[in-house]
Amino acid sequence: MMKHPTLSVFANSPDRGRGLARDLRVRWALEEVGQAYDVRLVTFAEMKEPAHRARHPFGQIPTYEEGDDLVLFESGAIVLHIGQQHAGLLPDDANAKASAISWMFAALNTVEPPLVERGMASLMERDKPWFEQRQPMLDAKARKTLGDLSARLGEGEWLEEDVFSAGDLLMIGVLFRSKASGILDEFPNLAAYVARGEARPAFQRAFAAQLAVFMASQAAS
Ligand code: GTB
Repeated sequence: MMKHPTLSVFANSPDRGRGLARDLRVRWALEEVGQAYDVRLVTFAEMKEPAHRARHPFGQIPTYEEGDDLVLFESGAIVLHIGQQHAGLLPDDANAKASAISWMFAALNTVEPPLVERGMASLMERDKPWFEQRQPMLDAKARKTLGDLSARLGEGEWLEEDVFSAGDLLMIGVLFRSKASGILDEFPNLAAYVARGEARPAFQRAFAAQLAVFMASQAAS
């Protein structure tokens, strides 16, 4: 029997099971295509050891192992690989597939950076003398990007032609991480878009699986 692919994930996620770690998007992609997977639980210390660095040069999660020869890191590359291996995440038509891949890059290169920068500043720099001056600039950058995305999505169900793709999966994965900050509430169509993603059974299975890992870690400690 073929071994399932293996994901490396936090043994004890600092988000306490809120689904903020980037393995969620990979779990979601695997659930969308119906591919079962195993997990390797890694601690922060183990992530920095040579065995894990061989899987991930930057000592992070997620990683993805398939068969004897394939080890991937970077959540976007892993989701792209899953989309290329299985039906359901990338359109068959070559141009439509290229558009979906554009949205994958947009999620990770255009939308995620200003949201993460704003979130990190709010988390790590509140007590710094520059925080009050810098925050309006970070807010403005995040709002500009979300405003552009909101205008493009309009009343559409998904980003391209109302067909869910890996572009939506990564975009919603990125936006979902900013939900608790409240910024999505300023863009009702984006909040509704994220809610549509969260309502997908595959998202719910992925979310439940990462939460189960956290709950088990608490029960064991
Ligand atoms: N570009 C990479 C990708 O997309 O795969 C980024 C991977 C990444 O940021 N991994 C993080 C990690 O391994 C986990 S997801 N961090 C450990 C380290 O660098 O030592 C980011 C994350 C971290 C923490 C929380 N949290 O505490 O709530 C949420 C999300």
